Amino acid sequence: MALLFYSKVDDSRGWGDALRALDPDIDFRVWPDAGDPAEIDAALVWKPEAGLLERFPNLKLIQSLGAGVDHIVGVPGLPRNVPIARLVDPTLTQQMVEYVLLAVLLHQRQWQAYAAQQRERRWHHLPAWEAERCHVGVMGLGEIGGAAARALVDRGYAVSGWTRSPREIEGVRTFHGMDGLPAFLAELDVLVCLLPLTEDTRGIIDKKALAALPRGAYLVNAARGGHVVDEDLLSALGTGQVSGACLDVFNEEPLPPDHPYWTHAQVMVTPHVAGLTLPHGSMPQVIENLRRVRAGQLPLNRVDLDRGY
Ligand code: NDP
Ligand code: OXD
Repeated sequence: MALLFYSKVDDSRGWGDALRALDPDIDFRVWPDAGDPAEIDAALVWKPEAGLLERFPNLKLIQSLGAGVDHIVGVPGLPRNVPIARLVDPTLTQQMVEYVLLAVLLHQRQWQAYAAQQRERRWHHLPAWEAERCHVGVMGLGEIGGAAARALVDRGYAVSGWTRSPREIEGVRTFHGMDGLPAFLAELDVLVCLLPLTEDTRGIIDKKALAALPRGAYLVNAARGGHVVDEDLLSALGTGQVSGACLDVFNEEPLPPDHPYWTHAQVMVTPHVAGLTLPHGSMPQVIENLRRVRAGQLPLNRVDLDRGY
């Protein structure tokens, strides 16, 4: 049986090398050279094209090449009876935590304002803003959001978190459900989105949510572009309701060259790099999941299709 690799973004060589270094006996095939479809029992995928996954009658595992699975769950022709697993990788989580800390620090330490002053050769002290008076709210306290919230607490920020079901993290004020959202948003200086993209969370950062933030709050989105209603964010940036945004993910990727985010003075754009999936860190769990499904067991980090994450 064979493991099929499909991605238009990732380089299959790195994944093939990482696999061979750990288990040279696994038959690794790269789309479109899948060979006999009946021999494919697992697929390692990023943004599979419509109909791809239903071609393999003996598929036992759909393994996401990322932590998110929104690129898989909505795809036409998804076989509903095959388990989907997502990556949970400490090196990816670490990168995501770094991205969030960096974005929050740059905002709290007023880096953009000092950069503007430097361009004007202006020597001027802005009022200090201590971490404990900077209130950061994290939407999603899962593998990544939970780690980010803990790292922010460790650095002395006032931290809140928002989840679907009740959660407790030491030092974090937690809220949950749609009923808890307005109270969560009402106190924040910085809103960080680390939610999965599902039917419930698409467009969650809209006009209403942005209006529920204190005036001048800052947004960090490292989750998915679909969480943000772009026209609502641009309008909130225009009125000063939102003072700025650090965005790693977009409704359309790559971000089109004429998109207003590229040139907006208050927006920092990065090209979906907050956390990069690295083959050497992720391959052990791919191999473990392959071993499991071949032994008739369920894979680790299985997605609940009803929840969408
Ligand atoms: P997890 O599944 O571990 O955590 C998801 C969290 O979101 C949970 O706390 C969950 O609540 C919460 N959540 C889900 N739905 C809702 C909802 N409707 N209302 C409120 N809270 C909700 O995911 P990860 O932390 O591993 O990853 C999060 C996302 O980060 C990924 O889905 C991916 O899109 C994105 N990502 C982006 C990367 C980048 O490079 N920009 C890299 C890696 C990931 P509960 O605790 O109640 O279940
Ligand atoms: C992921 C991503 O979901 O890279 O892992 O966005």
